[in-house]
Amino acid sequence: MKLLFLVPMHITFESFLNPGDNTRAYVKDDGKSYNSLATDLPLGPLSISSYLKKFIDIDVRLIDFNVELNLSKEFKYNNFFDYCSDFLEKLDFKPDVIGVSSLFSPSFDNFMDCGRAAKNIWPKSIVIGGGNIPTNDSKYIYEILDCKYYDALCYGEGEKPLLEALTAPNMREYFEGSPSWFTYAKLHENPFFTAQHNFIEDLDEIPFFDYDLCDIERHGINPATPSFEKDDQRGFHIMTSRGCPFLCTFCASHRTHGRKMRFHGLKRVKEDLKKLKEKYGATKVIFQDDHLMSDKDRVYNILEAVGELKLGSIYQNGLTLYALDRPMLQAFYDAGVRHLVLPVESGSEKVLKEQMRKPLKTHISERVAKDCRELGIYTNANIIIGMPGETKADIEEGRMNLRRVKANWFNIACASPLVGSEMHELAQKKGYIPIHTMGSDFHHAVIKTEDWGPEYVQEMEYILNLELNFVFNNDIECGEYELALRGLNNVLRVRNDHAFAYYYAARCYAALKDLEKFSDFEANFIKYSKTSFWKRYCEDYGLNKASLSKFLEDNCQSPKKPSIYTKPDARLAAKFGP
Ligand code: B12
Ligand code: SF4
Repeated sequence: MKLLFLVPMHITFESFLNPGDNTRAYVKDDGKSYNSLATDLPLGPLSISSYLKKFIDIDVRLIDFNVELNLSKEFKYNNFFDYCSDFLEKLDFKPDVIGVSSLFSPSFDNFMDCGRAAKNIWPKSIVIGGGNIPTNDSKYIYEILDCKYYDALCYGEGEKPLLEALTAPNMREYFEGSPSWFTYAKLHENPFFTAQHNFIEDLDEIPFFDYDLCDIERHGINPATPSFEKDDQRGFHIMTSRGCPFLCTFCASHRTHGRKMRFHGLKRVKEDLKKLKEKYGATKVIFQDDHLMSDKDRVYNILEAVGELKLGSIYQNGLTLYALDRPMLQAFYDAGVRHLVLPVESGSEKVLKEQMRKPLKTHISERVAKDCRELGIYTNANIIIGMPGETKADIEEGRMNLRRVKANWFNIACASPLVGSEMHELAQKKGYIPIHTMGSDFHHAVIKTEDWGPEYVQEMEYILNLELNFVFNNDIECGEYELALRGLNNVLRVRNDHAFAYYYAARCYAALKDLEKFSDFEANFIKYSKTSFWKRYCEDYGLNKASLSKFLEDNCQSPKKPSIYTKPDARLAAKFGP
């Protein structure tokens, strides 16, 4: 039996070819600019593969198109389907089953292209899909799109359903009879069909993940990796639990993994960490649990193991803030952790409670950010704006309150109606998004409510970004200029015309008395502040040569806050109303 996993490009073809201003772009040998793709190890297929191999003799391969596309020297195709078909035709592997794995809404069309290409090339093979997208979009795929090339789509986790399918006397008959698979016939003939999860309760039943399916070196070359992580690290992703009991309205995880927590035992987690270090040469592990903090004692134990093995560790998903008390943060620090993502989400308690259903108070976010700063843990705060039901006044309140959260950097995102989330259902029901919107590119606002439209949210996202990361940069306010430069130079690596980054970096260099660098950055600021994009923002916030020179004169003092906030507000009010 031969099984081929395909991971489609995570983002839309359009944004791959035309990276926006706020994306990490790079230039290929063909001279064109492309959007970089996240190449985190696809744990779903790695888990399924190891589970299958425990029971059956099977040859499994994996192609992650995100890796292939990042590494290709040029790109000559007009669409993803042609690229995918060409790639698969050249493959020296004839699969009996092709399983396409898709987690992200923007990958929807690419998911469809992969399935169609696979069916065209291997018409006698079984083509199936799994992951978040097929879990949530099966009705749309079979009923609205009338898709015939996917033989079946898996609902939720795939280990058990796929094993059952591959060991069934007749796979197609099995799909029709199983509650964990959607099929064309089922959805067209049985209007009462409701899918059911088929979870593994004790996660230790899944053996050590089949990391050998991936070439770690190739996966590791990821233009999206933040520059503050060392490039020479060998990172492995790991997920020690599944499920999350919370009800955040913007989240879709529960549709695939359920709300009940399931765990790998501590002994197993420790064995995995040891094996990753000793056999695979891991220097860092990247935890991807949805709710790692659910059991604090367990976390203390895991951190101890990470520390003993001297593994670097990253916690890509925001960790539940209320569980991050000072002793816990100290334990993270002692385990070598120097960076955390804080899921602050909003500066408005009304939005946190009513729109997001997130059990969080702003003072907790403030306390955690402050503790991290004191301990020397760099923090990125995740913020979402533009939730259905969030008003302009809420956004404004959040904008002010967030200035009290002393994180090192803020990642501001426009609320994206993820397929499978409560927010998606609400936005559809209220007519805030077109009825057939199966999600959106995560960088673009799409929701239009009675109060505001996507344009307003997009603009406010940018204003919040400029204010929290530049104008009110916490590191600068705290006199931590080297830390501030880390964030600012990181921005300049992605966007080398960023007038605000040059301006505030110049101030840092002035404070650090590095006059040569000050002059370089000042010159770049002057150059880019004249461009049409930056001119208006620089005017709004009083960023000009004179204010920079004044700062140099006053030298080395903590930067003063600009006193011109009324300007962007006036412009916004003129454009979008109060
Ligand atoms: C790790 C992770 C990432 C990683 C990348 C993961 C990867 N390998 O590609 C990174 C950090 C890059 C990432 C980024 C983002 N992520 Co993310 N991420 C996750 C997370 C936490 C875990 C995924 C995972 O590894 N799960 C563990 C494995 C074991 O489960 P699995 O992959 O789901 O696979 C199982 C099933 O899906 C199924 N299955 C999967 N494939 C297949 C194939 C077949 C054939 C079958 C039968 C079954 C099957 O069986 C598998 C085993 O049980 C999920 C949440 C979650 N819990 O799933 C969010 C999630 C996927 N991310 C999400 C989002 C929104 C984002 C971001 C937009 C966040 C942001 N603001 O930046 C970005 C966008 C990235 C992009 N498009 O470029 C959303 C996506 C929802 C949607 N509808 O689009 C999720 C669901 C979280 C949420 N809040 O709802 N993410
Ligand atoms: S966003 Fe995080 S905490 Fe909220 S429900 Fe989803 S996984 Fe749980």
